[in-house]
Amino acid sequence: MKHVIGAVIVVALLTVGGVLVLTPANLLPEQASVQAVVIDKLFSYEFVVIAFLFALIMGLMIYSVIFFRRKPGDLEDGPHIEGNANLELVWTTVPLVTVLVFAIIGSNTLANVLHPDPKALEVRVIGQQWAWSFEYPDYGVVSDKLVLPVNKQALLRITSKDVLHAFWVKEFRLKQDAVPGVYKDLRVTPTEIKRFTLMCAEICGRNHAYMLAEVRVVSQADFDQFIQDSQIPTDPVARGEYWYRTQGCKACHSIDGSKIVGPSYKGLFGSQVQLEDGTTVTADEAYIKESIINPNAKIVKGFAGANGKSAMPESYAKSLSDDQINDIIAWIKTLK
Ligand code: HEC
Ligand SMILES: [Cu+2]
Repeated sequence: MKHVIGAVIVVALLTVGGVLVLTPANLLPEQASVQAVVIDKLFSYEFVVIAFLFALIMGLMIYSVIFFRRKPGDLEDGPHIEGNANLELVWTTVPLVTVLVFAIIGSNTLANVLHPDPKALEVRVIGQQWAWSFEYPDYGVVSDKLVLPVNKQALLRITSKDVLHAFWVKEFRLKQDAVPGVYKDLRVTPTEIKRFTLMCAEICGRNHAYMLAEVRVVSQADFDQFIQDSQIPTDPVARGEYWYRTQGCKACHSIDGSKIVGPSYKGLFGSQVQLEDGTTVTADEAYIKESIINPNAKIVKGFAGANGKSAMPESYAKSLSDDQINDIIAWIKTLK
């Protein structure tokens, strides 16, 4: 009996110690959404259980090492113990009840996080190798930044054009895979006027680590201004630049002569382009258009991947209209 009381005291002290260490350690990043509050509450309960489990295992082990170690000269076996029905009852019931309680708290949290607001702002989030774009269907606007009004629920409808990506903003505490061919919904109500970074959280190829996008949480007035500033330009050249920013081209093509995944557009129009097969072609309208809708028809020298193909997605033939391609060409012509 003396040992039972002793062990209980050790475990209790270690549990309290664990909670006192874990709680102020600020293990979670800044909390910046309504959803983060309930998720963090769930985390705080889990930290207590984690501290208790650590204390139970380490406490009992350390206690036994100290009080039950072999005395010098003692070579006898320990007493034979047949079993203890009460103990087994306890260590079956306590974890069962704990897991059930967490199942209830967990599903309440989930219901809370999924709670829809009918007035939510819809944003389509599109991942592609290796850039994000954001469409605001209610306003006819596309952006390469995710701009959200503060304290208003956003319904993010997340998808991908090619492989699996994942939407993750750690301050929002939410993560959702972007799956080609389906829209996955995520609801977030940002609470801090601030800038955050969206990271791709699913390894998706060569430039996965650079697949970032700026997230800006702004006042309603600044959001309205953003919508106004992001209207599709009327000038074809400006429109071409707009598609370059919002259709993912920017992730692979620079305009300052530097090489990213693909060649730079600087001085491209009218130049002689060396191709992988040894021939040369003049970069006229037809060549640029073909490069966009059929990247593998002519591969620029030095840009074939290990499989002999172009790293440029073949999907633009489907996702861009002829008008959009003409805008892009008009703009590329101006990049001397
Ligand atoms: C995932 C990376 C990637 C993305 C995104 C991408 N490209 Fe490319 N692009 C490449 C690579 C690599 C090449 C060079 C190989 C080739 O010729 O296909 C290339 C070649 C080109 C060329 C020929 C360039 C030259 O110097 O001859 C044009 C024009 C072009 N891309 C336009 C676009 C446009 C417009 C977009 C967006 C609508 C786009 N690309 C998106 C990777 C990309
Ligand atoms: Cu990705």
